[in-house]
Amino acid sequence: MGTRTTLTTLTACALGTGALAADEPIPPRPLEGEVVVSVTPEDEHQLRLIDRLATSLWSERLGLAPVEIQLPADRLDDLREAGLSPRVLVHDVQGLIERERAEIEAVRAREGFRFSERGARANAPAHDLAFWDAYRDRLEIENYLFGLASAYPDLATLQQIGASVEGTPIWALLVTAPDSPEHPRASRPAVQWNAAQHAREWISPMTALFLADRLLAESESSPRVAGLLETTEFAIVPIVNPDGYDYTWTDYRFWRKNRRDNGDGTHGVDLNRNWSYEWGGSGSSGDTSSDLYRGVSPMSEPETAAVSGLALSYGPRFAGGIDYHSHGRLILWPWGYDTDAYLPEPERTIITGLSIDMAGAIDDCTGEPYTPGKATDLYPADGTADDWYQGATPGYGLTIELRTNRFDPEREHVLSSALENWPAALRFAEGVTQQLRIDPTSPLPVLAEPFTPTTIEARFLDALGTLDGATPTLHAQLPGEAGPQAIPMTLVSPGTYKADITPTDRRGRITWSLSAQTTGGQTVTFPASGHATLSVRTQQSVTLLDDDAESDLGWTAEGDATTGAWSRADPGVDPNQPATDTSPGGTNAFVTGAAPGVDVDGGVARLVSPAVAVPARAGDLILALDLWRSDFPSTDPLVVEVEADACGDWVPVHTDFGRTGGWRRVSLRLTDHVSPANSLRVRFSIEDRPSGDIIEAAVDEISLVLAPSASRADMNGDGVLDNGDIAAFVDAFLLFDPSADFTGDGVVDNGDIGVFVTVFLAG
Ligand code: 0X9
Ligand code: ZN
Repeated sequence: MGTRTTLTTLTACALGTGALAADEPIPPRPLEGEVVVSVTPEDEHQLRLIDRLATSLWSERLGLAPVEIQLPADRLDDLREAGLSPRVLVHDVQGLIERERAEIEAVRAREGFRFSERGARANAPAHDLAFWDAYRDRLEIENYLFGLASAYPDLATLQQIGASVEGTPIWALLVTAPDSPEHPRASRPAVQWNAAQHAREWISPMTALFLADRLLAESESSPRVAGLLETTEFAIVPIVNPDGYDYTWTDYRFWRKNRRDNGDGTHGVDLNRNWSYEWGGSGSSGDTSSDLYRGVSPMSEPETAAVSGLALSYGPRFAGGIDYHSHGRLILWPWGYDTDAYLPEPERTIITGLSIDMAGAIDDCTGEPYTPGKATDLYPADGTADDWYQGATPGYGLTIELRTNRFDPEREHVLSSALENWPAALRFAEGVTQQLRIDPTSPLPVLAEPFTPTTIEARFLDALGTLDGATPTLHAQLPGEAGPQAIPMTLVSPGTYKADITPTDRRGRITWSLSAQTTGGQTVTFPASGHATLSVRTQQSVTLLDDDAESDLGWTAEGDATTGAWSRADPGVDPNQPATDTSPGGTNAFVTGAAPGVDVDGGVARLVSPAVAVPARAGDLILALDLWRSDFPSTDPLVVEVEADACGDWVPVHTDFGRTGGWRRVSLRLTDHVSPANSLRVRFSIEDRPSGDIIEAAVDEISLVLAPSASRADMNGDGVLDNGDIAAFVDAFLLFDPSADFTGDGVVDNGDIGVFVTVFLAG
């Protein structure tokens, strides 16, 4: 980030290359005398002053909050005179840049310049993590690309996709498995990963190059990657803006745009305002000197033309693109041109869900907190790559803002950024290319009432429109039945299907799965492996807790949030709460920040249940509740946790991002996560991470049921093992009923008697 329309750019930095010694050019020192400070504007007047004085913004945004700005040291007094108290973070920006550069040179010298030798190209080593020890210039990155292409002639092709304003080649590495009859190359979906549209965002080409390196490094060792390469073509463009990138190494470290001569003494078009989707709005500038200058016309720049041309060359196969930038740790989905423009469904759900998954993958990798959000949450910007991918191709588009909070993170971040983005990039590729993915619309039901339909509803995410609409099927294995029933699912709304399972018995558990086929005959199942389970509420089920929040059953509020603690209250009072509770005839729910205008701030708010005694019986423990939370979409989930051991070991059993809005019923099989011995406690935690969003949550109608697992020998389904079951077994046996097939060999014969007796005696 670090740029706004009104901020002046340092176009004066072209000076300085005039007085050259024969062998040693004097590098320009465009940032001499500049400092970086933190200030907190408190009114519009101060904000405008900061905007005027700043030569560059180091924070993500400018607003009435602490901001980091770069400015000439001799303007500090102007800030002080306006009542601001600047705190100096960098005393000498030029010195900092020079130190960082010296460090890079030291790394190069130490490694014997092996990545930077001219002509190293084809001999450059592949999969050498030392490459990510430092930032690399264009020569080094291109050498590495050539090295990869020559090490993997069967999988990788280096293609020049165009040339920059100054005629510099723009390279794409195309990576996919060789052609095969099952997955003809010509029909594989394509995914594109771009970086360095913005010249100064040096961590982005390093990250994108790493993705290319990993695709090849893991092409054999990882079944996941091998499978993706067989079904997908990857196009990686590590340096979209080679001229600008060179310029940041030779002249001015913080150059953003390309190097177009605008003909009026200024240089550069902001490539990420030059794309042809929604080009020319208020989130870009017509002023040639602006860092956000959009160019004379959409795709006027050969760089954007080359990269968009590559995506369009895939035609209907194009599945999605990620445009890598820095900084801010953000995963941004369209639309980015207008705060009030939203993607239609189901794209919106698909891309928001995918972005949240990707943030989770990064978090799992390094713990680095990336925030998923709509691109306008950062600021509206038009003519950008993310919106173009989304709007001008059949695929999806994302912008990822990488680490950290500056354009020149310490070089230790280079490898971390690369590592953490690899699993997220894979997730993206899977999400946008898998022909068909089955995604239940709500948390899976886990408790079924006997003789009552339980509905299973799922979205059949079908990025390429290949679902055979006649094929969505629910497969349910009911207790006592020989094989699964195949129940055709019915259409609810485009892409969403449902079907019911009705337990016909008071016994046991039901296992189920979903399947569908593409028009090409590919079968997709959910869950991807195995099946899901429904516990049937038998006559023997025990209700351990039934709380409609109308009376005090001993819940306590905990946590370190400064405001917004949980309480039992009528939720309609605060406009940021649900309008009513959910209990028939009731008034109260458990809510955060019950008072009007109060929400969870500055930490976590927890609601902890009293200890609930758990009978010593084997079975499924099921927690069901109505749940509500604000702030869609957000990375501040409401987490349901269980403590099974009275030792304070809380195990998360559900993380809710509020994706569907409104109250919804959630049921959770706790025994999938914990094995409570005597008692358990449940708690609901919601945290306001530093973002300062409005965070509110509510829960109501909380029940905890123990559904004892019925023995297979409970032949008559009355919940007890007694003579009646022996009689029922004999009846079934004599009728060759499949329920008597205790050996599971498909026939009812003498062998089943012994197994029945064993199961009966085991209880
Ligand atoms: O302004 C940009 O182009 C991106 N940020 S950066 O600091 N790397 O320059 C953000 C683009 C996000 N996309 C949209 N708002 N459309
Ligand atoms: Zn950028």
